[in-house]
Amino acid sequence: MILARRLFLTREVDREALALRSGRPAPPLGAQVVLLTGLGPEQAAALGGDADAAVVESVESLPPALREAVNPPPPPALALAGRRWAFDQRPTILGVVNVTPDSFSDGGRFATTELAVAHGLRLIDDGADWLDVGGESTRPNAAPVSLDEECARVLPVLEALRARAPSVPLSIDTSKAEVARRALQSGASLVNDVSAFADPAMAAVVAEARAAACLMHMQGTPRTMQVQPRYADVVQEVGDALEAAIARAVAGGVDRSRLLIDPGIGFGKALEHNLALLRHLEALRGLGVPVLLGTSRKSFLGALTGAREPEQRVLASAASVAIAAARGQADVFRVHDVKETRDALAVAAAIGASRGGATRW
Ligand code: PMM
Repeated sequence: MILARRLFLTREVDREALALRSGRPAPPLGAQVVLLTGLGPEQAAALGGDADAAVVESVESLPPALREAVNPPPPPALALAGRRWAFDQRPTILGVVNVTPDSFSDGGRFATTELAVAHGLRLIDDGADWLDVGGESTRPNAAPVSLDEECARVLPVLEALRARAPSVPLSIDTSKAEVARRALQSGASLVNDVSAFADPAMAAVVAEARAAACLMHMQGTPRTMQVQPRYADVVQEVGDALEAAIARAVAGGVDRSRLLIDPGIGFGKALEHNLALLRHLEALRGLGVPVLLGTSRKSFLGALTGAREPEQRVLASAASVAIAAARGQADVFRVHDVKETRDALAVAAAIGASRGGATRW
């Protein structure tokens, strides 16, 4: 997968990193360049690069296919819940409803059906466009949840929300195909699968229900993912893995127009990996499906701010949303704090670039 990263070389460390990745001396400080990776050796050599990467300063001189990698078209609308959901006006807010005793960010607060439904309705009042209902925590070392237990947690919540907020698309956050199947019958129209269809039955379940799905990148499993995550080039590897995940889902019968992708912030990633992905999220635009981003209350924000408790990371979360939105890098934001996110998005929309591609090069 050819990925394009836009770089404005304002720091010496950025120049050093660029030289290391491209195998060539970096352009001077202050230069604006594009790093192309995932090239074939011949393509890389033709652009004066090394191995699979090259740095270009002028996009106009590139062959058309590479020019499109640098300036991909805006993401298409998503086929969701019987309609086309467009992202060209403003990003979508996906409010999180965790029906779990042990989610890292809000574990236990909404563990009964009544509390979870009331919380979901409050998030809609606050401005959530969709809701994501989950019954199994993905935190490292979380206790596994049986199929029956997960269903007992999420199905009544989905049914009640479907009845009380019929126009709000509901997502089920699960990696179990059978939970997804029952959730889709209980009112969900999107499957948010952090394992990107690791369950071999998942594609058929999604395809049969004509549901949408979010494919997220994770290195390892929730149990092991934070034990020394390693990447040579995290942006390229996440892009390649998501491209393969899209191909698998499509081969399994899911229409491409029903797919979203997600870099999986915090899922098998150290701080430097999360930051590299956030810095270069626009590279995932080349995959041609809408991008979902989940930074809300995550540990990397705690590492940056010193906020130990997830509840103390609300402002940091909003800042991360505002930056990605202003750069036009993501289409759906999965968040716990909807009101704050809405405010951050209003500021980003007023100051940032227009939706769909930030600055054109
Ligand atoms: N993060 C969590 C759970 N589900 N799904 C997607 N698509 N992306 C994410 O980043 C993501 C997710 C973990 O957060 P939580 O425990 O607060 O729900």
